[in-house]
Amino acid sequence: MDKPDFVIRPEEAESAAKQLGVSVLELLPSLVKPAKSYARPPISKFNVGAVGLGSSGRIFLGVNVEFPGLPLHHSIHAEQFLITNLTLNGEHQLKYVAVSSAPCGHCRQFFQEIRDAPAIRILITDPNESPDSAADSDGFLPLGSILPHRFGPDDLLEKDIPLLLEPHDNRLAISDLDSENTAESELKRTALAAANRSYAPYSLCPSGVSLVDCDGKVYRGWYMESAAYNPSLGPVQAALVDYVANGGGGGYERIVGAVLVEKEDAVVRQEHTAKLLLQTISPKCDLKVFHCYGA
Ligand SMILES: *[C@@H]1O[C@H](CO)[C@@H](O)[C@H](O)[C@H]1NC(C)=O
Ligand SMILES: *[C@H]1O[C@H](CO)[C@@H](O)[C@H](O)[C@H]1NC(C)=O
Ligand SMILES: [Zn+2]
Repeated sequence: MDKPDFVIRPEEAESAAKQLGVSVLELLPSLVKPAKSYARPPISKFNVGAVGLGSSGRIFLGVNVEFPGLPLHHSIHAEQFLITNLTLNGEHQLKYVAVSSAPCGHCRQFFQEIRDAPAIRILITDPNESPDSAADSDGFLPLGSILPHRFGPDDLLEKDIPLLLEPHDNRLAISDLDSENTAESELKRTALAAANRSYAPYSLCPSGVSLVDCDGKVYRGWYMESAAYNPSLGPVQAALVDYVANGGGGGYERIVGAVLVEKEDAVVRQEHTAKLLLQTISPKCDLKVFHCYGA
């Protein structure tokens, strides 16, 4: 498998569009098919590709990822992969998404954590999809038209709480964070920094994970919650998005070490699930857990 490019810079997007004689917006659906080929769905064998345009002009790709040996709710949907990629890259707004099949209810719900979610425009490229009267001339539909009467952050949070794509500082610290430069302390610092950016406004239990592969390359991801709880994405899944997107072309057994950072007194704890997930996909992976506290 060649190493896929999961982020396309604005200049690259513009020059590719120009070469094809189309607008950047028209380019999105043409990227859905190549994106699909990077999916990892060994259970369903149903590849999904999602392509998003952020307010910075960068284009992001997402694919679905499934894990044999684990219950289905551990899966990562293509839209969640895409949103994780946006957060890991500090993209503050998602404007347009082209996706190979109609977004499932779970993903329509997960999108609600983005500010002004009903205005995000969605294009379903599946040729069997019948045209929708809410679509504009480019074929994009407002998300609000496919998820009316939404339940979301507005129902549970104060208006000024930063939402999923907005910057977060959870003010986390670890008491014995040594200044040593061992591989483990680097993993610990990376997981703490990830937890510090975690989006957990409902449980107030942020967490972050770092992974290291057999070449010593480090990946990270953080826990992201949903107002509807179940669509929340765990920190190991988020770190696996980084792994799949950033060169983890090989299997998960190349992941040899992991660190999870979460609060000791957390009501929502990731430790047991993280252990189960990592042990299943990479039996030799050594997971260490450290507790942090909020400043
Ligand atoms: C937490 O985030 C803030 C804001 O980005 C940053 O200044 C701080 O250094 C971070 N702390 C840790 C432990 O990563
Ligand atoms: C999306 O962005 C990064 C850039 O850091 C890119 O290299 C990668 O392909 C994608 N994935 C993640 C999760 O960062
Ligand atoms: Zn979905």
